[in-house]
Amino acid sequence: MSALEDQIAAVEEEIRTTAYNKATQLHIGRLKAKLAVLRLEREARAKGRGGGVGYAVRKSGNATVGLVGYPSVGKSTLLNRLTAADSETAAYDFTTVSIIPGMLRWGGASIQILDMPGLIPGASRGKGRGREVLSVVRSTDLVLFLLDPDHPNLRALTSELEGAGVRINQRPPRIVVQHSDRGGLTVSSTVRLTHLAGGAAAQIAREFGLHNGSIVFREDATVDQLIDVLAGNRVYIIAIMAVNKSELLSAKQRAELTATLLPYEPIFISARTGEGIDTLVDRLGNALRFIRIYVKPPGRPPDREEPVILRSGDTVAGLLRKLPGELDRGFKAAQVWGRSARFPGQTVGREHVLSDEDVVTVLVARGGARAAG
Ligand SMILES: Nc1nc2c(ncn2[C@@H]2O[C@H](COP(=O)(O)OP(=O)(O)OP(=O)(O)O)[C@@H](O)[C@H]2O)c(=O)[nH]1
Ligand SMILES: [Mg+2]
Repeated sequence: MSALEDQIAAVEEEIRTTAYNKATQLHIGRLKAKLAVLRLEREARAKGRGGGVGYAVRKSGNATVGLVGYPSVGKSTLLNRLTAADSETAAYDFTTVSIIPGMLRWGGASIQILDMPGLIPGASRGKGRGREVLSVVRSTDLVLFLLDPDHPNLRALTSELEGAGVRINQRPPRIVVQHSDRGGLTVSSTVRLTHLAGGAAAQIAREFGLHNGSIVFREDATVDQLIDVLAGNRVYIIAIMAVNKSELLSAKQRAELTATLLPYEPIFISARTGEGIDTLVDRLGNALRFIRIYVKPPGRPPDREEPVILRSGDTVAGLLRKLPGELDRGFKAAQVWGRSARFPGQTVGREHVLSDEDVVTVLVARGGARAAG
């Protein structure tokens, strides 16, 4: 083991063996910060070495879903069931050795599903090409955890994702950090801090080498949330979970599994028989929160046949990326009718957040109003 790995192991051990209470709280916070910094260093070194060659994955469709699970849980069988893809399946581990995409239609949306090699404990440290797989996971919009009822250890799986900077079913902390050259560090907050009061935030920031600048809390954040913001390489992804091979399970076994997998609500499926697949597809489609935008050329009715599919939170800028390039280049303003408009036909800019079933006219500079049609 390298000196860096030794240091990481030592800090991990100390965190594990230190009892958590009021007196040790700050100490543990600083240890966690130290660990995050060491892991960033490990990441940087792995990149410097060139590591393994990453998988080249071309994203397509309106959203991308990653199939994440241990080897042999049935990820490839599920991909083949959901899409027209033909991914090799077999009764031994590591059948899949690259990323296999497939496309699933849901309503008017197309969802890209990525089958990938199974993850094993130690993946985030590079085991079983884990680092490369996790970097693909980081680029997805939704993770579908697939479990085998015989080894439903979700915790070991999620901790590999966490180790790779993936935050599951969380939103980014409302903390703003700014660096400057001098002037010391100021910490302020718009709410009362219960986890990071009395200089704790500044001490943790120092572990990251932040001595000058400001930290503004807009929520009562935890130590872990502050560390996430300071580390800066986190991605926030939604996840849902399915238990495969469930044609083998009794009602009692299902109830027991459901209890152990809280707070997830597992969907019981069988990639082999097709049981539960419709429920899974609907859960996926709903979780991705698609919105439909009807584009209306000026002076003409909106195109209600073929909405542009975006996702909740997307803006006019996101819509422009899906329309012919001249509309983006010539963009002057947009007019909006629907739930996101304060009044019918409101004029808005690129940053305006759209809602499901909005009607939008794009106004371009050259030669007056024009739009996609
Ligand atoms: N009983 C049962 N067996 C299944 C089901 N789905 C997949 N299997 C079997 O489980 C084994 C592994 O399936 P794969 O689809 O290759 O699993 P994988 O998760 O892609 O495995 P790796 O690519 O090695 O990570 C195969 O023998 C499948 O036939 C299911 O719903 N029920
Ligand atoms: Mg496979």
